[in-house]
Amino acid sequence: MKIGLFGGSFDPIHEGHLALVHAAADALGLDRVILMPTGMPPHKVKVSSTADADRLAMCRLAVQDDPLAEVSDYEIRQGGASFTVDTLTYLTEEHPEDTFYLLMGADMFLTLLSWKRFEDIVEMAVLCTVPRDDEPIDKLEAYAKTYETLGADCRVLPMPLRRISSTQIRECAQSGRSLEGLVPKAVAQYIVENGLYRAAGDVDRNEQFKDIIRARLTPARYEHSLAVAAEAKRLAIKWGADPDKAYTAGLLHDILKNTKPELQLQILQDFGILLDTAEQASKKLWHAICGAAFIERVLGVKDPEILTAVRYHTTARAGMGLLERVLYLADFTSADRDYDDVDVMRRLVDEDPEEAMMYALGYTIRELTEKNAPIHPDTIGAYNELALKRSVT
Ligand code: DGI
Ligand code: FE
Ligand code: FE
Repeated sequence: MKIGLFGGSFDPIHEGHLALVHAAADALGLDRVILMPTGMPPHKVKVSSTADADRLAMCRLAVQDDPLAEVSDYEIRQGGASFTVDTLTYLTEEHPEDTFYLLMGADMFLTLLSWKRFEDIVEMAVLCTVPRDDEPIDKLEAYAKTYETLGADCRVLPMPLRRISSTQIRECAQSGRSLEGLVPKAVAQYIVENGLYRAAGDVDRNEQFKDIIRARLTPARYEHSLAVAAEAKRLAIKWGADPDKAYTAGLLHDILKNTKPELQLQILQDFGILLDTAEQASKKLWHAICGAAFIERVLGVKDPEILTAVRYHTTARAGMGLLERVLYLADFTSADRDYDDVDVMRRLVDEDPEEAMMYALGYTIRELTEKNAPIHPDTIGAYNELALKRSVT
């Protein structure tokens, strides 16, 4: 049998790789092609941190309906960077009867002399490459001649391929552009669903937010914020809201909770925000109103869903959006919460989100009436909206 071996980081695998596989298979009459995602050398992990499992999964999806190609996890299982010469040694021992064709892109082909034990590689495999459509073929042919004087058997296939790079795909994914035509559909879906190659800025921003809230909050309140962020993200995934936004909203929702009331009033005044009578009456509501304004104007959070979720996380209101409900309930069910009914609340959140809203609002209202505290009209509005819906049906 003629077996092609095509190694690469495949971060991600794309149509250019697959075109090369098929061009080579057609031209050389290959019976099988083994795709071999490479393990990542430790020093590269920071630059290209896509998990081995993700790169492997994308390769498998890319060729799931392709009888010619298969994916090997051999190098990834070895851990760290592998050398082609070692992989070929393993494969030729496993398949002593077969002929191996080492497939590679044009860039790689030009670097072959620096590969470990080049002289042994050429003993074990035919070296094959395909030119790119925007580069002349003669350079590759000149290199092939040199390699042949060193004992190699080379094939430079005459059909140039369109240039696609994994970098270009990562950039598209990062800016939310379509990956259509660049990667197989199943791979595009995998990238989106798993949030691969998302703007590093988003992640760093949450890291920055953590530092900011840690400096403003007591240790317990900081832990609470992390727990609410985690719970909000979980609920967002479950209910189809944006998990990143939910996480950010969770981190920031109590950002001014440990700020003195006088200072909160000062901040509101500085921002030109006036409190209505009901709000003036309850200091406990201020941190939500002020907090939303603070994260918008001081931290530069512009997303209106995050801002309203924070704004209404304490009182709730009628007509809440999905992210608002996610944060409101996450604040009740986060891992750090410990009140009498917390188990009931947690069960309801997972079984019946609307019932959970009703329960949370009822609980809050009960607590407040027990203390003879005023109830903000927004809270009553949220409660009535749900109660009226029930009394009609
Ligand atoms: O900030 P957290 O403690 O995590 O939670 P939160 O923002 O829901 O604040 C809860 C406090 O706010 C709790 O002491 C009850 C109070 N609260 C919630 N809704 C109302 C309210 N207080 C008044 N006066 N009126 C309300 O409608
Ligand atoms: Fe709060
Ligand atoms: Fe909270």
